[in-house]
Amino acid sequence: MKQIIIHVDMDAFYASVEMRDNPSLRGKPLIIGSMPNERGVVATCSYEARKYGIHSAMNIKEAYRRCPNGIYMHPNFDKYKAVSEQLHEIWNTYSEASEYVALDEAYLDVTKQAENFDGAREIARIIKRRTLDELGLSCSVGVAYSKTAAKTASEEKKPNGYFEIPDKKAFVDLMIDRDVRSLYTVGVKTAEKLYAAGLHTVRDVQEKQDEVIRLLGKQGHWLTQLAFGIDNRKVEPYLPQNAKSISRELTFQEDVTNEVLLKDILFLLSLCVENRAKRYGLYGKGVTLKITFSDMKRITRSKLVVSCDSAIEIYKEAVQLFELVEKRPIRLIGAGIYNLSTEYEKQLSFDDYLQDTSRTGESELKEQFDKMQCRYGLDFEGHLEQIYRWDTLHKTAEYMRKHS
Ligand code: DCP
Ligand code: MG
Repeated sequence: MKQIIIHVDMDAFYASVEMRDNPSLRGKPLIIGSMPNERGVVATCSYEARKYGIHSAMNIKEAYRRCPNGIYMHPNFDKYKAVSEQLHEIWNTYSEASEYVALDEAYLDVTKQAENFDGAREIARIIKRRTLDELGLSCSVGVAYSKTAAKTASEEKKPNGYFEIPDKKAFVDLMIDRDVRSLYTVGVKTAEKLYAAGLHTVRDVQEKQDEVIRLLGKQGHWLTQLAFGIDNRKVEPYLPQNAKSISRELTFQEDVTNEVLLKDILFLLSLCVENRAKRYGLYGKGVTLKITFSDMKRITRSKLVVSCDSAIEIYKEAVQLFELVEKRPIRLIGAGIYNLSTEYEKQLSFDDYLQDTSRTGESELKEQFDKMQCRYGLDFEGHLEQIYRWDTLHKTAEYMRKHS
């Protein structure tokens, strides 16, 4: 079936929101992420900062080396989330199905509303106009016959761009001499494998299909299809239960060995996971613990459980997993649930269930809050809403680390 798909992607999203709200930041190299004296990476940066070669995921120290005069700011996720919800409202008006890829990015299926490319162009124009007028932000929009082509089109003229790729031929004409990395989903590792085999351009992938499939298996098959512009995927409207997992993690400014502290942090992370799970009415049938040690070695441990959405359950399972892990300085710790479902599976009989007051763990929860109040002198229970916020959680954890 013929599709008309729009891909919208905000320009330098976090940075643009901050610049909108604080005019003194405009026109300057603005870097959102960790502070230069902290550990961490760049989340994003303004286009002015990109001139210095700074980009998302770059180590913050490297960014600072390139641009010591830049303005560095922590992200303010709650604000971006609120803006994202306003964006969804605009996007949903013009499409039958919207698939949110990130806070600032979505695929819109406009096949019905637009009827043809002229209609889609008009919808794109209205979306760009409204985003600017109502939210004071600029975006780049691509209109195309497939998801991959739409995503490629939105990147083509960034920032404040607009581009169309009406059919497979237009896609192939545009891409044929480009590096394989320009094919969406080809990451650094995949590209290295292709380069090592002498395959550099999209043309090479087209001409050496068997070789690509031999090298990359299933992904290779998908890639050869893409090289010919074939992508029949549909826009999948976002449903929270389609999320694969819910997790929260934290990087310490200095490595931590104190086990009591690490378990307390797991408790806070579990509270955050519970908060999100309850918001979407989701239960996990597995709990995960994630750790990065000081030497950057990463491990994930997981365990299947009866349906679980309460902080105390997540915490207890995560602690059990933690007990089995080698004792070494830890840089990052995370907890989460996976195998999500909207159904609560009751494995206990009804009588058991009535007697089982431990499921929500009210008393254990209270006990843990009390212990932590004694240890750190903080009223966690009274400030839960703040703890759920990434920046407060981060600050709280640092405070706990320094006072442990
Ligand atoms: N983000 C992040 N870490 C990354 C990549 C992105 O935290 N490694 C965040 C910050 C971005 C937002 O997600 O503002 C959107 O990501 P994009 O890749 O769309 O980047 P931008 O919108 O910032 O810039 P662009 O204009 O290139 O789209
Ligand atoms: Mg963006």
